Amino acid sequence: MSQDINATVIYQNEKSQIRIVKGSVVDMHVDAIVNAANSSLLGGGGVDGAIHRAAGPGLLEECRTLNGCRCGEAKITGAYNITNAKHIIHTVGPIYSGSPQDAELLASCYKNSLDLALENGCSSIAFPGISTGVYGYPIAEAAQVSLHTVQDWINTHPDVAMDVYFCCFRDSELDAYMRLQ
Ligand code: AR6
Repeated sequence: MSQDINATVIYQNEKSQIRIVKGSVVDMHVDAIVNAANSSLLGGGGVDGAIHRAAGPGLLEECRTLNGCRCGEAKITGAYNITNAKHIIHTVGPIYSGSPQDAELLASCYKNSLDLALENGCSSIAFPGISTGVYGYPIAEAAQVSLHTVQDWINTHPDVAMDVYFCCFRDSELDAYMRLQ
């Protein structure tokens, strides 16, 4: 995939890789891009707004049929006018509160998104920094939770080949992931 030229592998096992890449999930050539949504699933600002704008009205129409999504859970839709992806996985991160539950909920977002990707035959998935924008999760902490969760997931699915991308929209996100290496 073209994006791999600018990506850095930060972890791999025999079948799967985790890469970091600078840019927007919307532009990723992958089976599934992940949306950092809110529990209504009816759009919003940040990456959610960008995804809905790029996907077009068909996405909102499908989202209306899903009855929302609870924090930590994930739901899947088509990608509509985003032709570089097949699916959009919508997950709802926690609004950062500084409690230990934040990390559990954030980890659930990553785990449930990967489970859903696998159930739907995906072998590549691109994540934004869930909760790290409007929802206020400190980037360094969120990067650590996301990396550990995805590492655990690929290591507990040793027969699965999954290319995982962490898309760093802002320089501060890229710095945080680079520091984890
Ligand atoms: N394109 C790509 N990535 C972006 C963009 C964009 N235009 N804007 C932000 N990001 P955020 P959250 C990245 O705030 O913190 C929405 O209104 C950003 O750099 O979009 O989970 C929802 O409807 C970061 O990596 O999501 C919810 O109400 C990531 O997207 C709420 O915000 C997440 O930042 C969710 O807040």
